[in-house]
Amino acid sequence: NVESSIPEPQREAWLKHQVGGFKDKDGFEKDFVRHVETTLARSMFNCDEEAAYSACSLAFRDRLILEWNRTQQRQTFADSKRVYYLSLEFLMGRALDNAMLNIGQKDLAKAGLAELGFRIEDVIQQEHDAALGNGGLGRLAACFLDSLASLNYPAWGYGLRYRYGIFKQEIIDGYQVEVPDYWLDFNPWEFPRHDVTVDIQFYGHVEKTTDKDGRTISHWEGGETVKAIAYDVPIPGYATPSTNNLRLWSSKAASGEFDFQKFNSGDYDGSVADQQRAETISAVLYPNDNLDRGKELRLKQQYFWVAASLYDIVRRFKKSKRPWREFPEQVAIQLNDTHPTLAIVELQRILIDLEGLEWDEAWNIVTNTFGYTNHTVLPEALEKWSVGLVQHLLPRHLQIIYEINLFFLQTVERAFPNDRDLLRRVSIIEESQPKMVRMAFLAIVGSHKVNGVAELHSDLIKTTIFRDFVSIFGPDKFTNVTNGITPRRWLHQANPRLSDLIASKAGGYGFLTDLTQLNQIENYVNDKEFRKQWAEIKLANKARLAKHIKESTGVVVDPSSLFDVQVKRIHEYKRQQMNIFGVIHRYLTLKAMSPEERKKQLPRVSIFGGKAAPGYWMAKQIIHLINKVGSVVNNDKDIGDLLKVVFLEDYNVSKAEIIIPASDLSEHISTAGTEASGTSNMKFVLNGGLIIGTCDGANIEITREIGENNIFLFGNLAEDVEDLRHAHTYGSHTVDPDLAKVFELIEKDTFGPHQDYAGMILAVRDHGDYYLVSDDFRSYIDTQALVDEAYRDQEGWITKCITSVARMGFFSSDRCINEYAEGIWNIEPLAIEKADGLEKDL
Ligand code: IMP
Ligand code: B1N
Repeated sequence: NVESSIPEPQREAWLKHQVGGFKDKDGFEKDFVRHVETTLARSMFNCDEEAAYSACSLAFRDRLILEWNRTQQRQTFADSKRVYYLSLEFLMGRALDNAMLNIGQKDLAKAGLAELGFRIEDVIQQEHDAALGNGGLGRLAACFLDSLASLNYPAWGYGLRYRYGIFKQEIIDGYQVEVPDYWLDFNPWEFPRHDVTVDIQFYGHVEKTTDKDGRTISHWEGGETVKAIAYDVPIPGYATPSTNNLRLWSSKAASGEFDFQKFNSGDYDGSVADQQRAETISAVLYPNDNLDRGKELRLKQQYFWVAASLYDIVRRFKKSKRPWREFPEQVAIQLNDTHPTLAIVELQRILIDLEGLEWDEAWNIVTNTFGYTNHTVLPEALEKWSVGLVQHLLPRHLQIIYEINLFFLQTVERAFPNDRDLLRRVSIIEESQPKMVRMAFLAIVGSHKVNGVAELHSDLIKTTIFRDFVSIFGPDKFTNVTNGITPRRWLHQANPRLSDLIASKAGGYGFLTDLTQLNQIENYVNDKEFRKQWAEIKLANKARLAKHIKESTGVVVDPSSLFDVQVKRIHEYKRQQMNIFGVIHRYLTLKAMSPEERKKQLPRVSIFGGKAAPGYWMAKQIIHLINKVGSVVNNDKDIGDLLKVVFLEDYNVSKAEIIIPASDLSEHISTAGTEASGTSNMKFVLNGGLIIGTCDGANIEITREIGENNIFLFGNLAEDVEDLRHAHTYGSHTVDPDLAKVFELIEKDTFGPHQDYAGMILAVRDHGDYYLVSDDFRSYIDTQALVDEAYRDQEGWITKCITSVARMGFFSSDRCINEYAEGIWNIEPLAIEKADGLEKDL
């Protein structure tokens, strides 16, 4: 039903009536009023800001969807290779501001809205974040979509349309409370495609028959079926008409109805139970970051999404009538971590069971199609599924996994004869109790490239978790693509004044599409007027954040203080506990000073934000301690403005856009070797803030680009972590004396009953200090003192900031996407000139 092209003779009538989007302010206002009066059924007598947001979004959506259609048509005509980015998370944030800026019509909309009685800032604020992700991995996927569209790559994103995104965080009495995020009430950015549906099978059993050539054919029979419905979200490129698609799947009962028989016989609950069970699949995003819990519903989500996406990809390929062997020349599929690894098995199943290809031919197609990105080395985050669960839910897939493993182990055996331990180590099936399917190993075996997300991380996976696979496949299969961020959202949109200032010195806005052009501002590092404006912008951004802090927490902070920010998911490896221990140490130091001495100290505001996974007890303790330290310190008359501690509730993408441009110093202080890359580190520096950080993830490459003098590095190196941990366990482990004093203060119940934080202290003092908080504490505190010193020299500080921004060109997600395109996907951008005359072609 989707393949229903209008025949040639009738197309003329279509072309005659083709609509275009608005072209000027008048056109915008006309579309706006039309949407208020017809789509929303309101009028100028009841149009509030929320309605204005809706109407404005609908006017822009109309434009986008027209470009969307043209882009898809262009790609179909060009018959070019497409890339499909499979991600369980897309942390998109708000769409309206981004759409207006990418299309280049924000000024026009601003003027139009003003004439109709609205301030554009207030209208933008009405939008609810699309928060279908946890943290860095999901936001990376969103930045990639922006770059893919902006660079004119033929690309689709595929994900799940969760009814509930990441929970909203409320802080009550210093504790995190989770509130569901129901975000779909009114979402003008999605197009339901009730005609694009796929039936997805679960459970059942496998039957074998023999065809006339004596070939065994497997049939997956029985079980239950759930319907996947497509919802399309247009992704506008910046300064290009290219508008790509993010297709999100929503689950429904296959019949689409509840059971009327049961209903009629009085079984009201039973009648809707099947329907609800089906809808549960896409109901909620799992709120864990860097943690795998192995829940059946999660595996169901993964298969549901992967099967629907592959069906769609295969359908699109089949329209081209090409032979199967050309599939990898038309299709590249990137696996965002192991969450979509079943796609490898599903494609193999489609090819051998449904399309009748031989195993080897099919497997060759599969491995040439997939690429796998690893985002973590943390053992608790590496996905494994019990064989029993996979057998129950996906019986045919388990057979195929066993066969993939058998052939793989046979090739290993041939290359490394008599190494039984190697076979045990690399087997896709872990011979544990119960047996487990190791998804990362399956992803490696089924892909032609495996990449990490920063240099250190990509090196680490080759020497630790995937070491044996480097010997087996050779080093070329493993590569690095250092993460990046989109400068459109993270500079132009979040920090418009800084973007304008840069444009005034860099010869216009070219840096937004070629970030290396930022280097031109280094010529102005000593320009007095430029520096003055730079400082003014930072201060204004800090004043804006101070206002937000006041409104959301009641705490009054002075914008001239040093703003020290750590915002990210709360996790022991990210070491927010070390930060708050450091804050307590600062508090102790200030308290011990005479009033005269205190007057000489530099005022600081410590700002925290981030969500804890609901079941992560230690992370919740950390949030609680931060809040309690805040209530003590912020009300201590001796301290005044010298130290303020705030925890900002419900950190999300739109809050990040306010917080990041307002930071002087941000903290990226993970235990060396644990943070694969980090991406907020890049955002902070791009917005003229400096970093205190460990030699971890992308911090290392940031240092290389901006220079060692422009970053505050501290702590042990990744190569020493293992020895230190060994020493903790087998040698004597004494807590750093300053940290011991911090613990003493906590244990005097200064911040409420110390039992509330017992776990945090035990972890460091008695349980081996796995994250090396004590080992790094001294160096952390000393480096914070260097920060104070550097900040006192405001001129020197501004020089560091300008120089750093000028040298951040490397960290654009455009660079990153070009590297994937060339090194992994083998795809080219679609030249837009080809679009000319498209109407004639139709
Ligand atoms: P799909 O690739 O079949 O999922 O279609 C996606 C979009 O591509 C459609 O909504 C059309 O805009 C466009 N499209 C699909 N098929 C054709 C075609 O045969 N010619 C031109 N455009 C097409
Ligand atoms: O991916 C980001 C990196 O910048 C971060 O360093 C890294 O921690 C993050 C299971 C994850 N790795 N693994 C996850 C998320 C959800 C989940 O269910 C794992 N997130 C990262 C982008 O490369």
